[in-house]
Amino acid sequence: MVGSANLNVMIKAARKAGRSLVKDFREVENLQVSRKGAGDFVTKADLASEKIIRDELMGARPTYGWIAEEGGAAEGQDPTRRWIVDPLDGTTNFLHGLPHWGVSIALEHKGEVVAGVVFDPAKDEMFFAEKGAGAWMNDTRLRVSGRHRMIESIFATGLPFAGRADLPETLQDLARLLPVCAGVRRWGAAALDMAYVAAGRYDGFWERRLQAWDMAAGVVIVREAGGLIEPLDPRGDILGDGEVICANDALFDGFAKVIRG
Ligand code: 2AM
Ligand code: CA
Ligand code: CA
Ligand code: CA
Repeated sequence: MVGSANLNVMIKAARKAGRSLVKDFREVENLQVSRKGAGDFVTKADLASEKIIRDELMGARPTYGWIAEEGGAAEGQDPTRRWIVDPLDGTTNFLHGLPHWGVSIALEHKGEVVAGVVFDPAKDEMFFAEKGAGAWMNDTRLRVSGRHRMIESIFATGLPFAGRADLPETLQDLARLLPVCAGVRRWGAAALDMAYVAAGRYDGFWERRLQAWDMAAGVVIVREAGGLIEPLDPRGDILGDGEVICANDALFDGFAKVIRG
């Protein structure tokens, strides 16, 4: 697939950041770790990745705005376009030597995500999508799963960690969902969870208390793979609320009914 110029800029930035992360991952025991909040860690690997991505994206498109997990936000000269970046999604996995983490880069235009890239360097899986052009993993076109029975389906979520306030809701969700599905997975990298729904590996995903940079790229990747994605509150706004639910179209209503209660 031949992507647009913007998509190529995003993919190049993700690859470059991925090389830096892989190097740091090999020597992860030497990394200084600081804690931003209970259970929320940051290392020089997150910061180095963010700097690489920022230099690449801002170098190529100096007028666009910017928001990223570690470095905050900057208005661009062009107020309609903004990069939304998570330089390392799954820092806790990274710190534990678990090879399940990635880079997430999205482009928003007039409040809508129009392109997204989620890169898993450890597995060399580049998930990407552009509005109207389909979703891809490396050279393969992505399509959400074709399952239509809850009882045969597996769903992913994120279990709240120390400091996250959604424990009661999540426990309620699980109490309703576990008895009616084939299983729930929790791997700790929300951007990859959404890419996996697009790839048909998970049949659906939901999570509360996320940030825009965890989800933005995933939103367009899931949609372009034929999935449905909504804010948990149907009148809400996904990126603004940080609460998301997605699945293939056959499962969506039944799954959403269980989760929304
Ligand atoms: P992060 O690694 O970029 O911070 C959803 O679970 C999201 O919460 C993850 O994608 C992860 O993004 C963030 N998160 C922060 N602290 C976490 C922790 N201790 N365990 C799991 N996820 C955590
Ligand atoms: Ca973090
Ligand atoms: Ca994240
Ligand atoms: Ca992060």
